[in-house]
Parts: sequence; C-alpha cells; structure tokens
Amino acid sequence: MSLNVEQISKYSDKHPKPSSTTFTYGTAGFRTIGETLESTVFRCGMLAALRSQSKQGKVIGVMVTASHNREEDNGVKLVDPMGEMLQQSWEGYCTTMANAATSEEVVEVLAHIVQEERIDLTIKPRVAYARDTRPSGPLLQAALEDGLSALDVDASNYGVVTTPQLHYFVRCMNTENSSAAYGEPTEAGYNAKYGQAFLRLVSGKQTPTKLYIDAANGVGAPQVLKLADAINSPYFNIEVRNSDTQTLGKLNVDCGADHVKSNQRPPAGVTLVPGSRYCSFDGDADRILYYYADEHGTFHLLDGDKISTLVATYLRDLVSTAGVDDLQVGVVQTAYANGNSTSYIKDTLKLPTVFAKTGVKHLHHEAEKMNIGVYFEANGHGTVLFNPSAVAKLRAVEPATPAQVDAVERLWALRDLINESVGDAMSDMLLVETILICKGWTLPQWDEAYTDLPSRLLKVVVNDSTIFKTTNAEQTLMSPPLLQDVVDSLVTKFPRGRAFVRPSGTEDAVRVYAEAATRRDCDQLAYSVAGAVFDKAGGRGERPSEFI
Ligand code: NG1
Ligand code: ZN
Repeated sequence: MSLNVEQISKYSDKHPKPSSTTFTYGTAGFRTIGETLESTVFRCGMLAALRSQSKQGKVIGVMVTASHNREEDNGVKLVDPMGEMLQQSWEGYCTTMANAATSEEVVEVLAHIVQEERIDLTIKPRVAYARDTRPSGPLLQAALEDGLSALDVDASNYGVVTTPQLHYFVRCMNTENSSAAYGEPTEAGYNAKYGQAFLRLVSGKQTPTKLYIDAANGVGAPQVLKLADAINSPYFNIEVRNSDTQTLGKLNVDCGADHVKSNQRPPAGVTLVPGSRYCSFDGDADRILYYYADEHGTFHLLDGDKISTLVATYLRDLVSTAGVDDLQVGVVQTAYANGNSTSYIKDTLKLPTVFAKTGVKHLHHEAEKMNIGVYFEANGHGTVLFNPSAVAKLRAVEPATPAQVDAVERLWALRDLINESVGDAMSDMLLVETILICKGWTLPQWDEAYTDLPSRLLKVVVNDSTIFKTTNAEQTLMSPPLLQDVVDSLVTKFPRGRAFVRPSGTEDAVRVYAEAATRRDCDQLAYSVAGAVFDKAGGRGERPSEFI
C-alpha cells in the first residue's frame, strides 16, 4: 500500500504554507500567530497519522493551544501513546513538514518519513484531538480535520478541553482493557477518577476554607466547574474567577498563572483578603500557582518550587511510614527554580535533585529515572511519576501496623490522584488540597518551609535569537562569544547572585533570569545582564533599563 498522493494533494492545496514564515517545533510544539498556522496544523494531522501507524495503530493526540500566550497566538503539539510529549526524534520531521513549500514537497516529506520509520501503511491510524478556547481554534481544527481525512484517520474529537485532559484521554485509550488501564477516556471518566481519589484521601479530615480559582478566562473555567459538580463535596469548596471564555480579548490578559508569576502580583478580578486561599491556572490549565495576602496585605506566591517541595515532603514521609525504605523520592527542577528551594531540597529534605533543561519533556525524562520523581517548573507546570520499580516495591510491601496500612493505601490513592501523563492544573490542585487538608495547614503554614530569594525574569527582543546557544542545562552561553564572561563578571558583584540567559523556545525572544540576596541587588543584576544582552547581541526596540 502506498500514500494516496491525489487525495493528499487535494487537501494540501486547500492549506498552502505562508511563504514568508519559517516554523519550528519548539519547547511546546509549534506556536505563533494563530492565523498563520493553518498549513502547519493541517500537516500535524498527517504527521499524527504516521506516528500512530509507526506505533502499530496506537492513538496519538493533537492539541491546539497556545497555553499562557496571547489570545491571537495559537499552537499545536502532538501527544505520544502514553500521554507523554512527542518523542524528540520526530520533532525534526514536524519542522521539515511544516516548512515544505508546496504540496509536492509535502508528499515527498511524508514518503521520506514512511521510508525512514518503515511505516506499515495498511495499519489504521487513530488520532484524538482537542483545542482550547482561542478564537482561531475552530479554523485550525477544521484544517486539522482535513489533515486527518487526507490519511483516512479514525479520529476522536474531544472538543474544548484542557491540555492535560487530552493527554489523559490518549493514555486511557491506549491502555484500555490492559493491566495498565488508566481510566475511562471521557470528561466524566476524568472527573470520576481524580474526584474519587481525592475523596478517598481526605475523608474524615476537617473540611477546608473556600479556594478562589483564577481560570485565566480559559478552558480551565468550564472544566473545573464540571470537576466540582462531579466531586460535589464540601472538601472541594471553590469559586471560579476570570471565567469569561466568550468575550474576545480576555484570555490570559492581566490574569492567569503566567501573569501572576511574571509580575509577582494577584490577577485582575481578584482582591486578596488575608486568610483566604487563591490559585491561578494558565490558559490551557496545565500550570497552577497558589498565593495569599498576609495580615499586612503583602502578596505571597507559592509557585511550582513550593508545590514540588510540599509534594516531595509528603511523599517522602509516607514512604518512610509505609516502611518501603529502598523507595527513593527525588525532585527534578530547571535552572529557573529558586536557589533557596534547591538548597531546601538538598540540605533540609535530604532528597536527590537534578536540573533538567526548560520544557516539561526534559523534566519528565529525568523524573522517569527516579523511583518516585517529582518534577515542577517554577512556573507551576509539573507532576509526579511512579516508575515501574516503585510500583513493584509498593506491591511487594507487607504492612504490619495500622499506620503502615494507611500509608500504603495513601500512596496508591495518590497515584490515582496524579495525572502522570503531564502536568495538570486540576489534578495538581487536588493533590495540593489533599496535602493541606491532611496536614490541616493554611497557605502561610505551607509557605514557612523556606523563603524565596528575590528573583526577576526579563525578556529581551533581539534581531536573531537563534545565535544564542547554551550548555549546562541552559545555564551557560556558548554563543554569542564572550557574552557569558560578561554575565559571570556581573554575577560576582552580588551576594548570592545567579543569572543566566537562554533563547525562549515558545517566543521569538531571549530570557534573562537573575536572583540575589536582596530585591535591589536582584533587579540590578537582572537589568545589567539584560542590558548586556541588548548591547552585545543585537537588541531590538527599547533597551531594558528600568533600574540602571
Ligand atoms: P520558553 O519560552 O522556552 O522559556 C516557556 C516556559 C517553560 C515552559 C514552556 C511551555 C519559563 C521561563 N519558560 O518556555 O518553562 O513552560 O513555556 O509552556 O517559564
Ligand atoms: Zn499551559
């Protein structure tokens, strides 16, 4: 059997590539102005089909979203059979495919992949797809459906759901009726699985105060309300803010996890009352952060690092109570993790920790190497993985005391509560809520573990961000030449100073991160480094110069 060139060309001619744009499959798939993505999304449909055939007809996911980015942006990424990010070796195919200039070239690239991957075209490809609430979503979804039709895919449309829900559905479909069955691949199945695990873990404890959720005016708003309906218990007492998914121009604007983390202040539409509890999702609900105001009204952020230390501590203690001593809990972070969180994990919790490159696929792979791997980006994207040897060790344990029985049961229930396929704001929220309820903790009590070093994240727009090359988990610049020496010499001027520069994988810009012992030093360091990047590496627009 060979590719149906006539059918592919007919569909492909409907979705020509914009001639002036070059697309790259980056940290989170393709991401750019939504209107320019039609040809790319169409082609991703066909790539998903081939990927499915290369995996003997397993379901591949396609998610159309641009997460926390501007409403006019959009994006598309492929999801592998166990709900994980697309295997890296296929990213190159995606980029080549997206940049094929003509329909003839598209067919050539498809034929090349078929040959390289020895794909059996007689296998029926299966794809599950969904989108977020962006206005360009329906147009892109129609293009995707053409791509799926071009290769006669057996397709399941999940409509408007969160990114992690789609990852969950893919994993469920591919594990159905097996010993690794993950759950029912429907919204109701998702809500039932996570809701029931949550209730199992908290029942009998004191009910918490209300949790206010900023849903970034995105897909998390309707979905978390459905989750609350399914749970239907005072243990999940929520009020959703920034839930307007209908009005244009509101998605992620002055709200959502990225806004809260970057600006270190509460979102619009939420007035913080001391004693109350708040969290923010991002636009596709794969990130979550908590925050509160103290009695002086000062804002305090509990970011991904705080979540990962809370979760790692809880798991470490349960493993120890359960008496599964050789079961090791580890933590994976990126260079954006606050320096004090890393010291806390190493010196106080005494848990192993490693740094991965930015982007959850890199953290995920590191976490897979640990028995129980907790991974979070500081921006609130992360989850927990139990590797097969952890599962085997848990199965083998023979608890002798009621405390051990309880701890083992809790570990199993936690595994059901966690979306292991990818970071998930709703599942992570239930995990944090569980731990807080079980410990009887307020947000300030959780926050006591360690104090963040002041940090600052800046963005510098340059003429060509591709000249930036890094090494050492993206903390050291190899190119442009000599710029790293400048960064190093600036860092030494500030007590506890740390700074690094890397090109963004989701925006055409360079990111500068700095931290230091005081807010003033931190800002001076951040702006000096950003200024050096601007001066020495082709800065465009306004020079970053707020403090210097
Ligand atoms: P880039 O644009 O590559 O920095 C951002 C985040 C990542 C990750 C991706 C995907 C920071 C500094 N970077 O990547 O952590 O979440 O978006 O959404 O937060
Ligand atoms: Zn997101």
